[in-house]
Order: sequence, then C-alpha cells, then structure tokens
Amino acid sequence: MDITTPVGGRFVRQANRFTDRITADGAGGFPAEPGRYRLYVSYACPWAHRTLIVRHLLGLQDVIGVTVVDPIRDERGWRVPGGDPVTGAEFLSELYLATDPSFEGRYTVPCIWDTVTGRLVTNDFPHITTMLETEFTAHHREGAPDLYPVELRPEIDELNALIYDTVNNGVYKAGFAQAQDAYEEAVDALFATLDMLEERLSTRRYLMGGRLTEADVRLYPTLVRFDSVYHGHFKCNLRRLVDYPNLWAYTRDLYSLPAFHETTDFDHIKRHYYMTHPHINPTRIVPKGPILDWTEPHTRDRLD
Ligand SMILES: N[C@@H](CCC(=O)N[C@@H](CS)C(=O)NCC(=O)O)C(=O)O
Repeated sequence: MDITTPVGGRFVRQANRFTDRITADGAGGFPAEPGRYRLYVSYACPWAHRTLIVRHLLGLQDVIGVTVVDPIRDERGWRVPGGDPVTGAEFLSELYLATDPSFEGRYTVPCIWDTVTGRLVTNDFPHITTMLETEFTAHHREGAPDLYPVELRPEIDELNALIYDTVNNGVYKAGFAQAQDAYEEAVDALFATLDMLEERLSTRRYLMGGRLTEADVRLYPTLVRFDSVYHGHFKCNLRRLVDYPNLWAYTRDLYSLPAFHETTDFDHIKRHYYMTHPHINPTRIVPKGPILDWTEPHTRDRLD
C-alpha cells in the first residue's frame, strides 16, 4: 500500500507531520543558508519531482544537496542505495525517527533535513517549492525566473488547488480506490479538469499565460507520468495524454527545458509504480511501452 487510508473505498492522503519553515531571516530557527539543508527525493514521486524542477530552475543545486532514494520501496519504506553520504542513513525512516522517535506515519519524500540541528525541518510538500521560491531568493542564480509572482499568487493558488485535488492527487484517488463509485468519481473529475486545461492551453503557452510559474511545475509531474503509469496502472484511461494536442505539446515544451527533462527518469518512474504496489499489480511486471517521442517539435512558441 501507499499512504492510503481507505474511507468508504476512498483514498485519503495522510497529513504532513513536519511543517517548520526555512526562512530568509531565520526567524523560526531555520535560516536559508547554503550547504546547511539536504533534500530527500525519489525520481518516481511527483511531489518530490516538483522540488527538483524548482531547485534546478532557480539554480539552487549547490545551495541544497539532494539524496535520491531507490525507486522500489518495501515495507521498510524508502531505502538510500549505498547509504546517505550526509547522515549515513540506510532508510529514510531513520531520519523521521531521529526527529521524532514516536513518529508512526509513513516516511514520505520529499523532505528536508537540517544538518545543524540534526532533524527534519519539513515534509510539507506543498510548501517546499514556494519556500525555495520565496525564502532562498538571495541564493537564486542570476536571471532566475520568479515562479511565484506576488500579483499572480491568488490565481496560481486557486488553480493549484483544483489541479491538486483532481489531477495530482486525482490519479491516486482513482488508482487506490477500493470501491467502484470512488474510482469513477475520481476519474470523472480528473478528465473534466484535463479537458478544461486542454482548452486553457489552446491560447496560452503556460498555465498563467506567457510565463512559466509554480502552477506549471505542479502540473507537469502528473502529465509526464500519465501515459506511462497512470493510464494503465491507475486505470485513468478515458483518454491518454497524447490524445490531447495542447496538453501533449505543452508537456513536450516543458520537457525540452533541462530543469524538466534532467529530473524526469522514466526508468525510476515505471519501476516504482509497477513494482511497489503489489495490491494493484501482483505480478510486478513492468510494461515495455508506451513509446513516446518527447522530442517531437511542440511549436508552442507560436503562442508567445
Ligand atoms: N508528504 C505527502 C506527499 C508525499 C508523498 O505522498 N510521497 C510518497 C511518494 S509519491 C511517499 O513518499 N510515500 C511513502 C510511503 O507511502 O511509504 C503526503 O504525505 O501525502
């Protein structure tokens, strides 16, 4: 199982346990200092994927180091192949239990470890990207984009809430549903939002128009996984991504940027999903397809 608590056959995601914030002024005890924090991710995990994209877009690679876990997870949780160079941990659970010995939830990525206090600061995934965007500005690369512009925040937040509920988490609600009606409800809501986004992206290059923002970073990890895992493994099969001309070209447009394609690992993605959820794929066989041409010209620049 994943982080599932079925309620009436519905998948309910666990609340995030560690919610401290790293801030530019260090007010809460966690100042944004280069080299101090370590980010733990899985290339398979869409929530972790977005943190890698933002770290890359903002040029924070030398400011925050990353440890990548093995894509296959068993009942012990995420494993660090060869051990973590920073903490020596072999399993992510060690970091959670070092922070709170009574922790009983699931050990999730993404999370951030503070090397000074020797504890996890946060596994609060919706806030990790905005924290990198707003609290680490002094360390952004020159010319880094403003992914969360103040004037667009209300619209970004509103769209993100819908995308989170029906798309990012929607595919999980479909895939982990344990009742027919729960599954159908999730799939219907998912494709209603995808249809809406297809329309929205017919006149706009990115979700907010001419500029790349946090909203694109949140949508991409689900779209890039869609045909390879969610369509089959999670039964989100009313349509494929490639059946949506605008969404498919939009995803290829983003994929053409190094921050997106260098953090997209289809081998980790496919092996993780098909081999880590034996309750929905008991043979753990990883399908060979689909074959997708991510380099097909996207022609989205015509919308600039
Ligand atoms: N922290 C968030 C999102 C992160 C998340 O769900 N991560 C998944 C991978 S995509 C995970 O680490 N799961 C570990 C597990 O279920 O054992 C949550 O608890 O809902």
